[in-house]
Amino acid sequence: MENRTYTADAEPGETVTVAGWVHEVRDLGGIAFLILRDTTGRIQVKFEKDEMDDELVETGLGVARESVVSVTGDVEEEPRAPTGVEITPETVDVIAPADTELPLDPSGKVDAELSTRLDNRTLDLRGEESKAIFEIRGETLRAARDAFREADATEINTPKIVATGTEGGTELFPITYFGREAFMNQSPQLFKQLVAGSGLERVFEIGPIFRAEEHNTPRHLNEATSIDFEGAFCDASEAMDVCEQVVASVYESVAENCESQLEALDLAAEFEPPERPFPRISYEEAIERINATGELDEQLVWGDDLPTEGEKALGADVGGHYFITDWPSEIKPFYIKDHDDDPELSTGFDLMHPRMELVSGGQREHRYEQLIEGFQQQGLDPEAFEYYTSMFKYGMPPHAGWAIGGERLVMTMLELSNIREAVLFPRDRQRLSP
Ligand code: AMO
Repeated sequence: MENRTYTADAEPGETVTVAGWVHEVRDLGGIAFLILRDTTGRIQVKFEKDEMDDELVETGLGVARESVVSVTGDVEEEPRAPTGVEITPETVDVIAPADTELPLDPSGKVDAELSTRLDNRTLDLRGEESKAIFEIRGETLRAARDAFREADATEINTPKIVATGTEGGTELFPITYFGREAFMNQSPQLFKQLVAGSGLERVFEIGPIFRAEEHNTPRHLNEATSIDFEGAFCDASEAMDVCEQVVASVYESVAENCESQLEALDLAAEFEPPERPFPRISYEEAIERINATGELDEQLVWGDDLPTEGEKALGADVGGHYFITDWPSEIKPFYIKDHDDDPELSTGFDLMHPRMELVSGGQREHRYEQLIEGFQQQGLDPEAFEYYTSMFKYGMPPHAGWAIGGERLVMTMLELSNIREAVLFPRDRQRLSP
């Protein structure tokens, strides 16, 4: 729109045209106000009924909330106005009128159910809090990209339609691909390894992953955003260093660049980047510490996966982000390398936030024979993965990597109670549109 001024940039003494949504109309009798909202904030438009053209007053005050209007007029200082300035209008144009009945109130004065908000996301995102979440999500991805570049990693994109799964067969979404069975990819795992083994060496990808899991919980999605890293000549410890750096950079960038958004979410006072270094606790120590909390009905034994209550108990005990390292080989996928001196123990690690798991990773099995054995042990047919395994015959360096769940990162950072708050249009068991 030509000659449009953002409400935040309207200075006293100027004649401006502002455009946005009608946030509120307040009629006090002889005087009335229209509060106009755009992406930068709000501005007060003043109507003095006796001194103004009737038609102008009628248009300005008759317009329904959330209609899109443009207002041209003089900006003046007004200490009583919410932003210290107000506009005296010369013209008001209704660009797109809104229905008088709205499915939800973007001003947030009337609470709406999450499902109503998700069904009407456009309206919901006009509210300060929802908008702030997605501005911070954008900053999170930008900061992660910068941190990866600092770590000499190249951004890649890998296919989302694939012939085989990697993270367990039951969680795949099947599709039909020109008459053949195919799947939506659960993880860029095998592709990122294939590229790390090329001359690119260090790569990252930010993209969708698809999991047909049955879970319908506040922290599971059926389509999530995975932030993946893979580095050649890296071991698990170096991969954890990169992971810690990426997570810490995200927090630092959000603290630095998203002050007003944190304020909108009521987090400005307490928001702090996590304490570093993140402790690295072995799986063995983790189960001992969980057992010692007495929070679980049954004591954990070596080989058990950590139940949610166990993760929470340990999270409360540690109090910040921490890694769990050296998991039992049998509960980690085939591509994770075992320790050379103890095949029962893997190089797999998880990064935990006190509330939940954020990251899985590890050093990868790069030796051809051992890789094929791993497939067989996990009940997978190595021949179906020939496109992957064959590359391990042509000089595959040792390598390691990890994946952060993007929504879980935003959810834990912003203390959101439901992961769906951090996704524009979530996919879960019930939700396929919008
Ligand atoms: P994993 O399956 O643990 O590991 O996934 C990595 C991270 O992605 C997030 N995540 C999810 N978030 C929301 N809903 C889901 N259904 C969901 N599933 C996973 C979690 C999790 O920690 N290939 C390995 C990573 C690697 O080794 O590089 C993998 O996919 O935050």
